[in-house]
Parts: sequence; structure tokens; C-alpha cells
Amino acid sequence: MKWKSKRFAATAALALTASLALVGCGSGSSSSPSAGGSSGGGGGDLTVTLIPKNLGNPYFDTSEAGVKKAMSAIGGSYTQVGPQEATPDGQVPFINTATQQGTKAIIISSDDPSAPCDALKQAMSAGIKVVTFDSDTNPDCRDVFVNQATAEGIAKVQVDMIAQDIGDSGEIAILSAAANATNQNAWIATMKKELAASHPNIKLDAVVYGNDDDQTSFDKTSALLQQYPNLKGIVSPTTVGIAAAARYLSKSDAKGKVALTGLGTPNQMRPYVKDGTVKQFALWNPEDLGYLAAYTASALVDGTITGAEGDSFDAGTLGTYKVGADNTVLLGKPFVFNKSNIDQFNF
Ligand code: RAM
Repeated sequence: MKWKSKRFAATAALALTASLALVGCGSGSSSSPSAGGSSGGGGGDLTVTLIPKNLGNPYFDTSEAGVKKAMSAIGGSYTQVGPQEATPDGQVPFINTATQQGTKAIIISSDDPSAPCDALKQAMSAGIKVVTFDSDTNPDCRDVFVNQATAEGIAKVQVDMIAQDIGDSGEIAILSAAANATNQNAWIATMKKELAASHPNIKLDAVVYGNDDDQTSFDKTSALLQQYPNLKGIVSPTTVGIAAAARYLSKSDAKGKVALTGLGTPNQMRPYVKDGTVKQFALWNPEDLGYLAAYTASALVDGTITGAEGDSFDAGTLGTYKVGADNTVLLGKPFVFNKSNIDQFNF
């Protein structure tokens, strides 16, 4: 698979270095726009405000490490701020504060396709460049979306994994993130199509939402098992959801009987792959995603690109990228982790 490339291995190693550096400098978090979030970079004119879906998610900690690395290389600084909970309009006050403060660019993984739009449009009319990454808004609310992989690719890898895990037959459920999340909803819609087209013997019983909250996701896993006694598998397309579901399954009678797969980080999933709760799961490198988003923001701010299809720009160690259709920059392909390769990764 392409993702076994040197680039992935090298950046996985760098992710470790970067996250250690981050811990070392005392990365903080904030729940109110006035409180100080974590920050870093190399100084210089470029100022970026990074807004994840919510704080405290290791996935976004890793993407922050990528932003930090890029800003150090480019010569700029960033501040990360965001809500504690991934609610549709929880990011709005943070966007408004960043606009008032005159940040040069906002990099955001959106909790909702439209709730932050008015605030983002105000930012853009004040001359601020807006880059969505990971989870998009409606296209008119941002300059560029930095997409981790195509929705088709992300959906197919998850359907393929669950089909393998349960012998292509039986009942499954999806444990998602927040009900309004643009990214998960796009993947789930495509997964449903893929299931209908290629897996007639798999029945999707339910889609439930853990809100990218550990306890809610844990409780929803328990409820799914009670409600659907014939459940053979769970797909969780969120790093928070899959880790919470794995923790639940690993201590329950369903361990080894109900398959679990989806999107997770290797560090969170390692114990559950080793104890046999999970055979395989997928993801891209969140550090690369943050790094690419920061280079995209920089290219917009310095005028190298306007975000139009065909624009190309340099993204440091990742190489040259081109803006594609719908003002989207594509990072790469999802990668499958299993017992045989998980120890090569540290993020
Ligand atoms: C969670 C978030 C994020 C998503 C990953 C897979 O961390 O929902 O948006 O991309 O899972």
C-alpha cells in the first residue's frame, strides 16, 4: 500500500518528536475565548489561529504538532483555542475573538457545516484567510479545505475491514462522533452506499452518536450491545469513539465475538489490537494533516495561491501540492493498522 511509504514512516517518527516537544512546552487548553490556549511556532509575521472540533482529543493534539512544526519552519506563530465539547456553534466565539485580534489565518476542523459560517464569513471579509481541515464547512465559508483522504476512500476502507472481520455477513452498527459532523456524515453516507452495493448480507442496524466524548461513546457502545443482541460488528469512524468502544468491549463478554473497526490512532488502539479486541483499523497521519493545513494557510496569506483549482504551492517536507476541485487540497490515502505494523507508529 502506498501509505507504507518512507514519508509516512518518517513523519510518524517526527510526530513523536513533535508531540514530545509539545508536552515539554506545556501545551494548554482553553474553554473560553479569553483564556490562553496552547501556542507555538517560530515567530515572524504570520499569525494563525487553530480551532479543533474540541480540545483534549489526542487526534487534534497530533494535528497541532504538525501545525507547530510547519509554523516553526515557515517563520510564524499559532495559537490553538477551542471548545471543550464538539457542539455545532461552540466554535463561534473563538472565531469572533480571532477576527477581533486580527489573526492572519484561521485553521478549523468544523463541528457543523453551517453553524460557524457567519463568523467565518466575517473573518474572510476582514481579510483573514480561512482553511478548513479534517471536517469541512459549506464551501462558501472557507478559502480551502485540506482533506485527509477522499470520502470514498475512507468509507471503503472501513466497509472492507468490517466485512473481513465478520465474514461479510451479519448485523452491524455505526458509532459516530457528533450528529452534525461534516466529515463523519459524509463518510457514513458513502459507507451506506458501499454496503448496499457490495455487501447485501450485512445489515446496518443503527447509527448512534458519542459526540467525540469518551464517556458518551462508552455508554452508547453498551446500549448498542443490549439493544442488538445479534450484533456482529461495530464501525466507529472517530478516534474517540473507537477507543471508548474498544475499552468497553475489551472488558465485556462480547470481546472477540463482536468485531470493532473504524478510524483510530495507533497509540490509543495498541492495547486493544494486542489483546485481540480489534483486528484492524485505519487512519491517515493527523500530524501531516495539520502540517499541510498550516502550509496551505501560509500560501494563502502570502498570496502564492488564491485557493483556485490548479494553484500549486510548496508544503515543506511533504512536497508540492495542488488545489483540486471545490478548492480542496488532498493529503493522501487512509492506512490500515494491525498487529503486524502497529508498533512502527507513535502518535
Ligand atoms: C475524531 C474526530 C476527527 C476525525 C477523527 C477520525 O478524532 O471526529 O474529526 O477525523 O476522529
